[in-house]
Amino acid sequence: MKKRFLSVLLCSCLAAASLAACSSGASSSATTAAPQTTAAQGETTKKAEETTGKAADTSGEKLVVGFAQIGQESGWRDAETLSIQTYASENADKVELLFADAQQKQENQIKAIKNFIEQGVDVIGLAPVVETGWDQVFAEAQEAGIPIILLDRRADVSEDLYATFIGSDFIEEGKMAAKEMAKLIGEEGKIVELEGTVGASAATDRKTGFDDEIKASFPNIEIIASQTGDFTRAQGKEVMESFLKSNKDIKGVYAHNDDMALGAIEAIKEAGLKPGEDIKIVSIDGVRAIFEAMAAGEANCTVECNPLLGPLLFETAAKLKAGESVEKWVKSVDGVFTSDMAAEVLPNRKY
Ligand code: GYE
Repeated sequence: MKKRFLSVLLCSCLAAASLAACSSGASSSATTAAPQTTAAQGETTKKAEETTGKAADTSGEKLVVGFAQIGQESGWRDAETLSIQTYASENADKVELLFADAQQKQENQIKAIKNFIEQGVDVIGLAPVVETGWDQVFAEAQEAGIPIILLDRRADVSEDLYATFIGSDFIEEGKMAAKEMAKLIGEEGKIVELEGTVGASAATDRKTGFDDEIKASFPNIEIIASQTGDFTRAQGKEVMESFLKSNKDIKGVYAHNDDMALGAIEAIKEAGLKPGEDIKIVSIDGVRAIFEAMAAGEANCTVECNPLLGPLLFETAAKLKAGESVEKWVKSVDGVFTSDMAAEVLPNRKY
C-alpha cells in the first residue's frame, strides 16, 4: 500500500532539500497573476474533469500528482506553472498537486522525484531541465510503479521508462522560424542565434531544425554566431551585446525563446539600432511581452508554443491512474504569428 502524507510534510522535505517552492493544489506560490482560461483550454478542462471524476470514482481517492518544475526562467514557464497550479486549485476536490521548483538544477529535480516516490504519489510529472542523466531515477519510479509524464521537454531515456511526452515538435518550430527569418531578410545576410539552456531538448532541437532548414534552403544566409542565453532575458541581452560588439552587419536574430529575444531587443536599442527594422527578430513561445514588442514594431515574428498544459497533465495522469493507455507523444499544435497580426491578437492573449 502506498504511503500518503500531507503535502505539507512533503513541502518541508523539499525545503530541506533546498528547493525553492512547493505548494498543495489549493495554493500557488510561483506567481500571483489571475487564472486565465481559453475556450480551448476550457474544453480540455471539462474533459479532464470527466476523466478525473471517473478515476476518482474507481479508487475513491484523490489523484495525487507530483510535479518537478524546472524553475522560473521565462514568461512561458511562469504561464505553464500557473496553468498547472490553477487546474489543481480549481479541482481540489479531485486532485492534489505536490509542486517543486528546482531552480534550474537537475539535482533538485532528481531530489524532488525521489521525494515523490517516497510519498507514494500516483503520477510524477517532470519538465526535464536537460535531456540526459535520468535513467536511474526513472528506473526507481518504475520500480515503485509510478508512471512518469514528461511535460514540455524530452528526456533521453529508453521509451519504457516514461509513460508519455506532452509537448511540441521543437525541430518543426525551428524550421518554421528559419522560413520566417528568410522572408524577413530577403533570403540573404548574416544572422545570429541565441540558444536555450545547454543540453535541453527544446534548445538542441530548435537549433537543429533552424540550422538545417537554413543550410538546406537558404544558401545565402549565414549564421555567424550562436551562443546560449539560457532561456533568460538577462543572458539574452548580455550575449547580444557581445555579438553586436564583434559584428557590424547583423541582419537578424533568431532566439530559442521570447525572453532572450526581449533581452536582445534591449541590447540592440542600447547600441543605437532599431530592433525589428535594422535587425529582424524571430523567436519562439508567443508570450504577451513579445506580442507587445511586435505591436510596437520592435520584433517581427514568434512561433507559438502553448504553455497552458495544466489540464492535459492532469487528464493524462488520471488516465494513467485508471490503467488506460496513453499515446507516447501528445503533440502540441504550434503556429506562427507575425508583427502585422500583433495588434489584433494582443487583447486576447492568455499568457
Ligand atoms: O520555450 C522556454 C522555456 O521547454 C518549451 O522552456 C519549453 C521552453 C520554452 O523556458 O521559454
